[in-house]
Amino acid sequence: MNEFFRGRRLRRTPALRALIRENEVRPQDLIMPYFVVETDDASFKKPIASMPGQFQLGPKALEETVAKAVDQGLMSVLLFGIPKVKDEKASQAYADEGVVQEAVRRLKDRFPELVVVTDVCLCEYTSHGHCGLLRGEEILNDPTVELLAKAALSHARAGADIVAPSDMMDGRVAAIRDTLDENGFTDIPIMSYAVKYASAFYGPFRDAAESAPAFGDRKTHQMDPANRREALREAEADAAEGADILMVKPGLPYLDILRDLSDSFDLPVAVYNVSGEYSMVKAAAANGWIDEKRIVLETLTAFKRAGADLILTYHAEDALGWLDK
Ligand code: PB1
Repeated sequence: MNEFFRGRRLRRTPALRALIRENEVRPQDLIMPYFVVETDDASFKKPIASMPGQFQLGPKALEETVAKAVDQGLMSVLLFGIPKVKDEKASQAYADEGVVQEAVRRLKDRFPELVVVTDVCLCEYTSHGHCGLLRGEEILNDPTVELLAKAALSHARAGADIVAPSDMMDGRVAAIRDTLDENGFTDIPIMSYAVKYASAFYGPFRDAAESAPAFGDRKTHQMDPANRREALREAEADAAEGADILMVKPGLPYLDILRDLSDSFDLPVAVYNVSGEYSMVKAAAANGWIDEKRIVLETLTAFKRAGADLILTYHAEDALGWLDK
């Protein structure tokens, strides 16, 4: 007489649980973001107050930090740049000798196998902290897209393996694809921040990258957190324009969107576990309120369960030490 489901039968031992485990985080799923600073002090290393455990790094310090992480099994990094000089046209975003371009050269030289992804946006390079060119207080779309394409091209020339536009201007994936192709970079993939919400969870990042907007917000280009179907329209547009990987951002508060994208597209889907998500975990862990390792591994597993193929996370270095390898 089999009256009820005995789910506990397969949970009885660690080996049985492992046997039926459906999702697993692998070292190669993780991409670690780094903030590289243009400075004469190559070994510059400054803790980011709102992101415990993360640093603004000079070029040499970046190389050393990455060397340690690569030893731990890190396979991919994402680079954000903090230039010495910011201006209204974000000139350093597309300068061939810019901070990110130089960092890419340095990392690819030392670690040819490492996947180096570059963030393509203007907000870290504009004097006003907005993601594009301004007319008054309006962020102009099409002239910004031209500069984004130039930035992506300069990253590809420096040796980037993947370019990742995070600006949320319309039409930028197509423009970047055309520019890369016209210049012989047909093999460089675009990881598009296709579905990026106007989120309070980016707060600590703006400290880290010194990129908070001087006035206003990003709500005319980033998405309204209330919208779900619009996410599919954004992702469809980017896929049609030639995106190779689609990203959802932030992560944990948007797992439903991640699942939608993973069900609806046959492209790889990435999720960005953003700064605010990271800092909340660090703060609670520092107070002894949560078990950091278990929280992080559970969170990363939740991304895989919701359909993520790749995970961008500031926990990557730590997680590599915690994963079963
Ligand atoms: O970790 C984070 O919070 C990431 C923030 C993100 C990076 N792609 C953007 C945040 C923002 O909108 O200010 C910056 C985009 N260039």
